[in-house]
Amino acid sequence: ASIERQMRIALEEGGFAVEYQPKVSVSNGRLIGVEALVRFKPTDGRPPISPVEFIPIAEESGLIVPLGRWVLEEACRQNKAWQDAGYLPLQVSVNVSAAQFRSGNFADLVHNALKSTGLSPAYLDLEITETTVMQNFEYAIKLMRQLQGLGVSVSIDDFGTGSSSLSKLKLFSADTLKIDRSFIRDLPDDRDDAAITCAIIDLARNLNQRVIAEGVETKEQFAFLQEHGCDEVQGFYFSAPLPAEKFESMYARQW
Ligand code: G
Ligand code: G
Ligand code: NA
Ligand code: MN
Repeated sequence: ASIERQMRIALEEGGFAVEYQPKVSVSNGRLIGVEALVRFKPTDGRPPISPVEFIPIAEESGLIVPLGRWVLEEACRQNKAWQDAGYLPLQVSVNVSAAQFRSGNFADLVHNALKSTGLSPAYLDLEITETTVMQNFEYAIKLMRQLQGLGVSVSIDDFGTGSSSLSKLKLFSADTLKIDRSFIRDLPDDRDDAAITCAIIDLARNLNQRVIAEGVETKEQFAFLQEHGCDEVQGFYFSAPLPAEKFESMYARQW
């Protein structure tokens, strides 16, 4: 069957899963959050299909709306379950696709997910890409006010790859800038990437926003980010995205 058809079936039959990747505080090395990343295992026994492949198909077919809703609810439900089980409270970050963002009632969707799961809004963060924000700027501002009104936080994902104007960035007032991993990959040796990374860290600090680096894979990258004042880090150096049960076994040890 086509990927789209397989996805429709999976959505009805529980064939999607969410994995969680730790976000770590640079200053004290503590676990402070997780990014929720959707996974899809075809029921016909074929190998898992990457979201890089199926998210665009979901966007084109409109399936992203129910899928995105499911991921949001599942991530909120899981986070609340961890809190109820007595784990240290964490923020869960959920990726918002462009189609979801433009769907018109996104803030209602977030409100409903919080209400139905009982998760406090302070423990939900939404990752929206820089491109999505800047391409729909008027709407983005409106949505941002609604989301901040609900009490959730917003991160600008893949920061540095879009085309922010500084005035728009200031107006949008995200809580966090997430430095795109393409700038992190060749740290600390690549001088251009080092300069860009430092500039983004300074920019975030001057705008009173937090800054996180994604795609941190080595000790040297981490040391560079620590030395230059990045607030948070995420990447294979700490942990790959993990299924909930695997994540829990690390989490239970209080990182
Ligand atoms: O782990 P990784 O292979 O999960 O993810 C690949 C890409 O898919 C990333 O760009 C990531 O942002 C995107 N992605 C993963 N999960 C989700 C999701 O739940 N919603 C959206 N819109 N994108 C996601
Ligand atoms: O920013 P975005 O949501 O697009 O990023 C999530 C993607 O990054 C997921 O595919 C995730 O598996 C991947 N990822 C997470 N940590 C690392 C890392 O350290 N290196 C690389 N190359 N990819 C990573
Ligand atoms: Na993301
Ligand atoms: Mn990203």
